[in-house]
Amino acid sequence: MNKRLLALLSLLVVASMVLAACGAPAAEEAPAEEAAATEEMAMTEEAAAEESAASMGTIKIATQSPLSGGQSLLGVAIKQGAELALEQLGGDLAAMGYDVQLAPYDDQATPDVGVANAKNIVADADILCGVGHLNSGVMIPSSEEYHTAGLAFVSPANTNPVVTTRGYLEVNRVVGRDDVQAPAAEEFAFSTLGATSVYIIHDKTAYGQGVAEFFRAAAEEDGLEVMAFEGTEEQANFDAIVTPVVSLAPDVVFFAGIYNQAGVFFKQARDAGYEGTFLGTDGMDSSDLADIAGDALTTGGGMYYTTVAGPASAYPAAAQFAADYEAKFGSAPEAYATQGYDSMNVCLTAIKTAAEAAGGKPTRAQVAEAIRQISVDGLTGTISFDEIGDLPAAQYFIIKVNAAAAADWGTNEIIEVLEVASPGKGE
Ligand code: ABU
Repeated sequence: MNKRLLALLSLLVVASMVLAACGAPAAEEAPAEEAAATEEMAMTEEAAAEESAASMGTIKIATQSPLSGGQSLLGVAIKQGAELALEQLGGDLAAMGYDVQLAPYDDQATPDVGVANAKNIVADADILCGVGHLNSGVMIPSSEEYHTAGLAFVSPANTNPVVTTRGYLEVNRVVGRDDVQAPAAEEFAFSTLGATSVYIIHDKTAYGQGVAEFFRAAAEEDGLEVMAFEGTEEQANFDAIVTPVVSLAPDVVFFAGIYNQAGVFFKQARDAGYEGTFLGTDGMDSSDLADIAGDALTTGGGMYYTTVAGPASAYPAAAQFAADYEAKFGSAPEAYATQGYDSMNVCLTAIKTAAEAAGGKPTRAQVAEAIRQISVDGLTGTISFDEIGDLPAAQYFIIKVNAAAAADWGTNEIIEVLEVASPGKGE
């Protein structure tokens, strides 16, 4: 083979190698490039969709309730009810281009913590509405901050009249009041149970003391003997109260407070030999009460409580909610979860109405005004507010406790439901 032929053959081999190296993969890379381009386009579209979803800005709705500590079962229920509502009902605002977010705060059932959180909440300009609190003693001081900042809150649980009787535009509630609830409890003790004597205990909070005073006033009017009226912050050893309760043997012990404290007392009083009836108001409505007090609730004269928040099963419109709640959170809704959902519904509906009227992100004042104009079909009924933020009429339930264990809390029985007009500002 001469040199020229060798060079030509070498050239052909190199050329075929180059073709082999470039040609075949090039034929395979074409779809990969197309795929990359398609993927890039999809990512761009997704980013554009995300950008468009948030193009009108961020709107936050706060919750404040005890998420830790002895009352957290109810506080978490409020937050979870609100969270589920945001997930299920927040679509309209998202479609309008808003990025709607939940901003949960833990008030630890403590006024100082609630107020400190309230200062942070009002400082966040994206927060346009709030759901909370559990405790009236936390709501009353915290709502001074909301009022000053013009930020509307909707309470799913607070029953002390002062929550609304200050007449603040920003304060609303979807439940009834203690100046109806406590007299209803007294009427039940006096007329239905036939009690002639009562021993009244309260927890020294705005809620507990208020309830106890309304109950005592009604008892005195009926001639029901009030054997004692005392406040206590004791959480563990109730000997100082159990001893006189056992020796006086009142027909009824009325405990105005929250389940985590009352349950310990009920157990100690029953163990010490008290045979009468325990009675309380909505602060008793927690499956944890049965865990703490056990069969102290179902022995002797048993236990009853009134509540402004019926179980989800009491509201025909809440059946799907109860199923969805259990599927999402793994447990049945505790008291105030349904009302947490309704409170969030009020916030979302008012924000949407105000946004439509304003043609953009509304102000807090516009949201607060919209809440007072609202009429919304909630899980618990049609929700609207009077001039001080109360429901024009609210439901009050009287419940007999059949449960001696938390798992049985759903077996408690509604024995009476009252619908009573709001007492208003009372001036
Ligand atoms: N109403 C039940 C929770 C207690 C409160 O209002 O303080």
